[in-house]
Amino acid sequence: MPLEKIVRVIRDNKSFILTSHKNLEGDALGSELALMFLLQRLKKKAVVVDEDPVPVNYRFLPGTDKIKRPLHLKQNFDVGVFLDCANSQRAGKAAELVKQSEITVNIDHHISNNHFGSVNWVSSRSSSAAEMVYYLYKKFFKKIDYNSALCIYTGIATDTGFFSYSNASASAYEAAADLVGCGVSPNYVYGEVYNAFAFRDIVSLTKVISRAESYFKNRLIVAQCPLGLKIESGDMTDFLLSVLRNSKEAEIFILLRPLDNGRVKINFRSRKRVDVNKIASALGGGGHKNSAGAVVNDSVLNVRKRLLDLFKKEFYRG
Ligand SMILES: [Mn+2]
Repeated sequence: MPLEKIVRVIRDNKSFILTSHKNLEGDALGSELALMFLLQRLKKKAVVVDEDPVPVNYRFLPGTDKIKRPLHLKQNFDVGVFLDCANSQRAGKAAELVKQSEITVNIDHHISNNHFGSVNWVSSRSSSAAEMVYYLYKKFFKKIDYNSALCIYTGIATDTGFFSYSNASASAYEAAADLVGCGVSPNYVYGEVYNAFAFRDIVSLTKVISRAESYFKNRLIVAQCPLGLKIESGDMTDFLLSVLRNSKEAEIFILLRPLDNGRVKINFRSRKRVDVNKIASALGGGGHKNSAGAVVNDSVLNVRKRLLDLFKKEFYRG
């Protein structure tokens, strides 16, 4: 059992360096910070290192002020842990540092995970990496401390769209119930994460929505951000896709974001049978069946064409 193996790795070692993927969000931060608190409670040395800064709407999470940047760390650690990363490159510059440890632990729930660690715990049936950390925590302590509970809850809640996506399982709800019992307020977490946008950002984002286009009899919706659009008060991907998801007839939602260096970031969401991980993987990305992403080296116009071709071939033939 990989979980048992990780319990042993924790018991047998003293120092740990933890990381997650670039573009930090709730599950990345929630899982790495909760694991940091667990290790510290076990009197281990634990440091979190991430390439990217913490988004403003997640700074309420305890421990975010302790997160280090890759450049500022030189020591060696017994164990390196990757959380919520389908492959080690997802951690960017932090990956090299974390891989220097003799033991590399990979804790993830992405179906596209390539088992890059020396110990791999990959559970695509788990709602989130944070839910996995919850089970790990329970192997050591019955009662979860408030700070860890807040981090784990935030990870589960944001990755399940506040318990509304297809990964909102009974076990996710059970973990959440336990965490609320530890003092976490769902109302507080929701407010911090989602009611965070500056008014001017909402106005910019609604312009993106107003220019969205639909294809295949409204079954596929594509929205495209203008180059250089900067939204700092909240997660624009979440915002835009959560609005478009309200469309009744659509089953695929795509957000295109041109990046400064001539590349395009693509985020996919889908409903039911449509497996967007398949499409994202064909473009060098990955994720889950109903939620995936990729970064492509191409013009937005070409990317749009390639996507429509792929979806036509895969889902809308004839
Ligand atoms: Mn996740």
